[in-house]
Amino acid sequence: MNFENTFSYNVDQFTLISHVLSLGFAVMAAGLVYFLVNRRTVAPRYQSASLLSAVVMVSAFFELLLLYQRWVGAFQWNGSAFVQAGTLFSNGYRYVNWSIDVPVLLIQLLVVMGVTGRRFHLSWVAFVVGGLAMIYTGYVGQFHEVDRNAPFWVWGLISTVFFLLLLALVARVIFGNLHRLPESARGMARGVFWLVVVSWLLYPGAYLMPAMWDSADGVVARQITYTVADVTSKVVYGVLLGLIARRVSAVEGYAPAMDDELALPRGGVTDDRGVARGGRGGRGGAPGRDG
Ligand code: RET
Repeated sequence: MNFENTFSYNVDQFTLISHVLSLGFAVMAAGLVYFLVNRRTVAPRYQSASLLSAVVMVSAFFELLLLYQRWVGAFQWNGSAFVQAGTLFSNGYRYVNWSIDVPVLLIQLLVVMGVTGRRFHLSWVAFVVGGLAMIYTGYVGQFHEVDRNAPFWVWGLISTVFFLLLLALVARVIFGNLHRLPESARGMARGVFWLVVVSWLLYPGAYLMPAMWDSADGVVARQITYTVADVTSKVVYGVLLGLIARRVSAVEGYAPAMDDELALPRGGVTDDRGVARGGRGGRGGAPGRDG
């Protein structure tokens, strides 16, 4: 049972949550289009990363759509407030969605950081096992969030241990492979690490919300927290990894990526492609733009 079901809501609180949940699945739909369309701008060996982003988008889209429908179905207007309508709202859907998304997001990192062979398989197993352990222990704990007795804290703590292990592993994958990235992509790779730290921390924040802010406003804050976390940890993260992959692809000589990279500093001027693609002379500035 989730603490969402223990309150009634005024119009603002109820509609704000509906809107935030709908923003969530709309962003996932937009992300799906973005990742599929941009897949070809990175070299073939990195294209599976875009595909994995698309997988995350599909699973998150359905989860958030379902959650939205649960929300609007779980309460009804009684003339002065939105009150329980019989069906329960449940954040448990989020946890089962994470069991798809967390492993997939982490495997994407391995692809883009160029981890291969035995290393790839070892990290893969650690990410999947550690990720599922973190999620399912937290899943058990959240059933106790209304009473907040010992199991809520104990399972939350065990989950946190796995969380810290995963963060350490992510740090090792990123910082241990930084030297293999072109100089121009290293800043973004560091950025990915900090994005993971900050966006993933929002989830335990949402877990703790009933203990910090036990009211209808706390529910609003929690659903906003979840949505910010979802958009940053899935979509912004995927976009950043895609940009890193494109930069690496350009340095590796993949023509579509080189075109994109060259077009960028000149504000998307692409009418002198021949010159730009040759590399020499392309840097001198696009002719006929400033005169
Ligand atoms: C739980 C339980 C309380 C303790 C901790 C948790 C961590 C959850 C995390 C979830 C990340 C989810 C992602 C989903 C993306 O699709 C399970 C809330 C530490 C880090 C990245």
